Amino acid sequence: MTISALDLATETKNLLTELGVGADRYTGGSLRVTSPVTGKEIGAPKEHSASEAKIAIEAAHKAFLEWRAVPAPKRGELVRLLGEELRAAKAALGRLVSIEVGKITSEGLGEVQEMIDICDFAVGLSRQLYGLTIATERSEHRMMESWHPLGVVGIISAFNFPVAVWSWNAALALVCGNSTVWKPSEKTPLTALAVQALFEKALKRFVAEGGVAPANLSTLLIGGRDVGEVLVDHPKAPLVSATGSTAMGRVVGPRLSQRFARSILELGGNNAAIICPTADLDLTLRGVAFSAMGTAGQRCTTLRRLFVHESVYDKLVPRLQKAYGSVSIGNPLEAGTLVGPLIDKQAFTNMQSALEQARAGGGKVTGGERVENGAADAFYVRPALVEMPNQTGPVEHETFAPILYVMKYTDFDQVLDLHNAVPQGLSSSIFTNDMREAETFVSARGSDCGIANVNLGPSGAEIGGAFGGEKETGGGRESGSDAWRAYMRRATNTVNYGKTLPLAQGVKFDV
Ligand code: UN1
Repeated sequence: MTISALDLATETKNLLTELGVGADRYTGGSLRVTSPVTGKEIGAPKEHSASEAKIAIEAAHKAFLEWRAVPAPKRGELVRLLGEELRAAKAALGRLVSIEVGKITSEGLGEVQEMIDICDFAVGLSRQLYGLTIATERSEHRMMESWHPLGVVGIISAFNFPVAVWSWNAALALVCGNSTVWKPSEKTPLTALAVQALFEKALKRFVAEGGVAPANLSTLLIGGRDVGEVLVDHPKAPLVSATGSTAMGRVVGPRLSQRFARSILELGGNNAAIICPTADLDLTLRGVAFSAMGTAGQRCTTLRRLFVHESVYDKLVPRLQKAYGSVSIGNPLEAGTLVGPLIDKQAFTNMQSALEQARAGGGKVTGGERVENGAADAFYVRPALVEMPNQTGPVEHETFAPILYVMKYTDFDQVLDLHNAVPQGLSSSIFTNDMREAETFVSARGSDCGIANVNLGPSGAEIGGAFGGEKETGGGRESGSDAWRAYMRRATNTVNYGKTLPLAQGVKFDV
């Protein structure tokens, strides 16, 4: 079927109904939601006002006061049920992600799988919120650490992972004893409505099984910047986790620290791969192709800079050009498509202007043009491969589109310097079979990013690891490892079980 003949409004309605969202939630409102697949409207939910947002945060705070008293493994049970709902809804929710964001089918489903995975992780964690016991210098004393729930956790998420990012934060926040308030991207409120409905279903089952859960434990706020600002400025939100551009983080970060709130910032990436002389080029080709063209270049972990050693440049780059020329671009809902549309016209304009700048800087551009398919308001592009003489101009910025800048290198230490010379620090990778190069790359003097991989691309992280990056990426960590600690407050407790009162550091104070 041609793209312009697709009726995604009807399919969206059917999916939302299947996922438990009433029509009043996504029709008749002021927020016009279009599918990037067709460029046509698929829903119009109502928006919350700033004053409604304030009331919602107060209510979420009340929920927190109750939820923090529920034992953590019981809180885990709620997240387990959420995982079950997500498993049952995987096909429908994955499809809705594909329609609302334009992801290919396997990536839409993969996003939901990521939600299921973090639920499983959080359930296990709900019995492992460990603190240390610490040797004390005072006799008959015990010193320990306790981890306590923190409060309302604000979640601001971006369009490109419209539901997974909520789950990375919410699954942890909930087992840690917090309530959550979520403001999704204005571009993707429909998948958010679906997730909220699934959460409510899980909550109902939890209560039916005898679980104690307050109202307003998880709140969804649909709206624009004003609603996000309420969350950022509200004194009863001690933590806000925000995913988006560096420009957004520059506003949000200082406003949170101004009121001494915590932030988890997941901002821009400008991720690179270094292709060394000993790299397995077949594997490299696949790794680069997925990381650079997958999700139409709209992941924060997308591969954007490629440094290729001069000895393999002429072997690899022509093969890459071939892959760029032949990759299937089109309807992401159709089997076989690898590259779906850009999110909107603005993304297309940004891509074209980056390519213009690259040309002006001496870049040789292959691809990058619009792929016409009759859908006037949808923006499909051929991914662009740009051979650059050096790392300047647009190469230093994140353009949220499939542009891969390719540069030749000679010296390993020099390429490491170049690798780290951009302001962003999210993800990175090296393709090599030389143990010294691989180990150097992941060592203290290697990649300066939060994620550094060997023989795989920079995108496609699993939830088990802590996710996030350094420098202008914002420094936040979400998801696996000990990222949970950011969602709790630590108390150091010292207990005297003796009959004397020895003071620390030998201080005498006899009254
Ligand atoms: C993002 O693009 O916002 O590593 C995050 C990945 C995904 C997460 C991307 N698991 O590509």
